[in-house]
Amino acid sequence: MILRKAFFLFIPVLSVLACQKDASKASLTAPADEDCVQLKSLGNGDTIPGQYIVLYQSGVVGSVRSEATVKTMSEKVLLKNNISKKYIRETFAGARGGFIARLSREEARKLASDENIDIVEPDRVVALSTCFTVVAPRLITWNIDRVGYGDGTGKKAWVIDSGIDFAHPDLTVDKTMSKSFISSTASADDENGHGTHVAGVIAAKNNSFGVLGVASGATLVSLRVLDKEGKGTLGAIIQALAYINANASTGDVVNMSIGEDEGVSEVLDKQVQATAARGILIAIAAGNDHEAANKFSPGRANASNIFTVSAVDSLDNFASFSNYGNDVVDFAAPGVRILSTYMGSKYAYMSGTSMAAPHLAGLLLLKGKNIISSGFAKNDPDGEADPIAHY
Ligand SMILES: [Ca+2]
Ligand SMILES: [Ca+2]
Ligand SMILES: [Ca+2]
Repeated sequence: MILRKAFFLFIPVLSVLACQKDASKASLTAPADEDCVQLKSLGNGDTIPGQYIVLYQSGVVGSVRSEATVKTMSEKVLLKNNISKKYIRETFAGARGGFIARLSREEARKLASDENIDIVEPDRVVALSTCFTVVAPRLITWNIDRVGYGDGTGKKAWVIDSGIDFAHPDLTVDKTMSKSFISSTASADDENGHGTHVAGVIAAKNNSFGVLGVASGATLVSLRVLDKEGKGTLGAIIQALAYINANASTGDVVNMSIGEDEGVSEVLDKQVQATAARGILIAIAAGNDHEAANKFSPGRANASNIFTVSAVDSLDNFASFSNYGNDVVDFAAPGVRILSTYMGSKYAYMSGTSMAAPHLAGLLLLKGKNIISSGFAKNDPDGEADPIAHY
């Protein structure tokens, strides 16, 4: 459901782009990629009752990137609409700015017609589903060999995910800049495993153990939007993007291996585009629905600094689960049976476009937008073979 001037109904579901198995059942055999798409996470919620994300019209907040300014402004807007300011839960700055509030449906309608406000959209549960198998590591895996790799030392990647294992010896995490956007904990450490896996594909260290990332040794910032069960909210993702907007530098890279299962979020799309417009490069997973990628946010958001990524296997075959469509997909990258770092200083296999996007993120760190391709995805279902990203 998106509330605009014309208020219409729409109930999307968010998920992270891989699938989940119990760690206690870990074996040395990697899961078949098909496992990963059938296991849609349970509790992949719809809307959060009574909670809304409000995005201002362009130019209303101006170029100010202070949350305090946005908060003052938001309180005034609520007052004008006879809504108590105590219902504001969070504010976010950035290109547009906005807030997250507890509201009745009627109040949400009222705000949607306020001249300062562009969109009022229900906040939603984001749920993760990943397959993983904990295994012994090896240094250069097929996927890193396939796309190429280099020294990422001194570069920075912002990972919007379930957190990153702060203690993993194969990762360099900037704990000071890392931040949690989930209400249950202030720690941006990883209690799920998904974010640590993504982080390792981007930047696992070039040392004598574990795995090697595409841009080895790059600094990782954990922006935690998912809890240990892989659940979070759309609002948390939007806050994380606003935080990046306020703190990242031109040339930094953002990885978003998260997205929606059943629909779009205009607020999310616009926040991603606003971040990209600042010269920040963004890799986004295309999604695992085996459907047109343009049906899902944020993968559908196009802009020159946004790279939506489909998945291929070790034989360059288009992954059975991957979303497709060259109207939004920019590159393919490895996403089937990918070995990477895992929480608890471990290593694990995972499959999904969640694993494809961080290959792009690593390449963006190394080369900026000048990524080349090497070969094409075989059996691409949209009939237009995706170029496979390469260093
Ligand atoms: Ca290593
Ligand atoms: Ca695109
Ligand atoms: Ca294609």
